[in-house]
Amino acid sequence: MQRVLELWVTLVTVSALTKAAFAGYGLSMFAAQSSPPDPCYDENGNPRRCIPDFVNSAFGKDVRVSSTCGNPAARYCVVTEKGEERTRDCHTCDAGDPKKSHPPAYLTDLNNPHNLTCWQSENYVQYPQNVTLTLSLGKKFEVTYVSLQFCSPRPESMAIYKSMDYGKSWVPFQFYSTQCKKMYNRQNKATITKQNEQEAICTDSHTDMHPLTGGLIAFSTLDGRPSAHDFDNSPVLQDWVTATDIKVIFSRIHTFGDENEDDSELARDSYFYAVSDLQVGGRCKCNGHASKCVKDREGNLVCECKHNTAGPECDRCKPFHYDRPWQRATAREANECVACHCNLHARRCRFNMELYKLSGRRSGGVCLNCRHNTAGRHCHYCKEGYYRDMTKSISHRRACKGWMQRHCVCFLSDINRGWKKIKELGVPNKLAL
Ligand SMILES: [Ca+2]
Repeated sequence: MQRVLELWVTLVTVSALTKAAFAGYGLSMFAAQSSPPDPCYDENGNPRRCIPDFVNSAFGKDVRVSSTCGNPAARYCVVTEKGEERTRDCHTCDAGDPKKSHPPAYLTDLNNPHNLTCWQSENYVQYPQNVTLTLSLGKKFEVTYVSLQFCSPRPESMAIYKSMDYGKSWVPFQFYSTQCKKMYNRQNKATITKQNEQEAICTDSHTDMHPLTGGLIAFSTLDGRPSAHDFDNSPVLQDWVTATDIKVIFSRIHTFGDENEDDSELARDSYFYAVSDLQVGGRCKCNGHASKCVKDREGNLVCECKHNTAGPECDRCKPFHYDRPWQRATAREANECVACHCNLHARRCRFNMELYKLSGRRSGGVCLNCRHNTAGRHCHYCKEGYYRDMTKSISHRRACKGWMQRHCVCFLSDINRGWKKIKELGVPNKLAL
């Protein structure tokens, strides 16, 4: 009976695989088994710039919010307009009821236009009080845009901030307000020049109360910045788009001006912030030295560094690869890190800028702790009192095989006749290996 069952399972599996193969699934599955070409190297094995895929780095991440409706359960009212007529349709927000709750998780869940899920704040958290959304990306990203799709009307004033140090300090990315000067002390739609490319601007576009639902705010980090077309060569903009965390501050709610009138409670229950989708579009920042980011052993997101680089953002050279300074990869030049030349006699080295400049910016590595009785910047000669013996007997050479042979490179001079021989010929004791 068991054999029959096994046979049946095999048949079903084979048939499923065959179907999958015809459907194209099988092909990609088999293709994945032979290692795919590494985007960080060309077909000849030469390093070239590589970058991780463009993603919505907010997707599925937790957002910390300062206010969420439903705890305790509360009424809220949705305003709709038909011509001049305005109606309010009231519901209950209840954090304890999955059908009536609007948790922060709805900001970054799968955005299905046919079934929008909205996070919603408490009612009427009005200026000078504000509502904040804080999102940690887990590592440095190069952010191209930040977008919010609203279920409520868009805010009258809001700001987007970024952090580059995991939330310790914040700098403004962009302001939106119908009154830029009053709210944020900034001129409306100031011009960005080469001199102030790292400056946040304020704009009154996308601040209209209409549409009452479904409005979008999309901030493009590079839009209108002069060096954007030459991003590779603009450290200022590379810095500008870099973020570990994003914070959105809703500063002021749009109202119809009825919140202080007779039925102010009904009016105030109509004013809140609600967002169906928060997106942060960008790439994991790896400085052109990795094509993907992966979780390390501690569960932290890190670049899978190539080109002899290391660090969470491939932002330094890996040990023993200090022959030239670390550099970001560009479209034209991979700028890979290069190993020091120590003739297998040292495991450590350091970079020396003076020597690098003297070499015509080619090589600046200095070997440290040369072993096997060697010395010199590249461990390329015998240290004082030692020399390389060419006259050793065959039996001695046989004894010095493999890695041992490297230990046999230099021999103490005063017990060896060969030393004298070299000295007589006038060869200096700093004999190149
Ligand atoms: Ca949603």
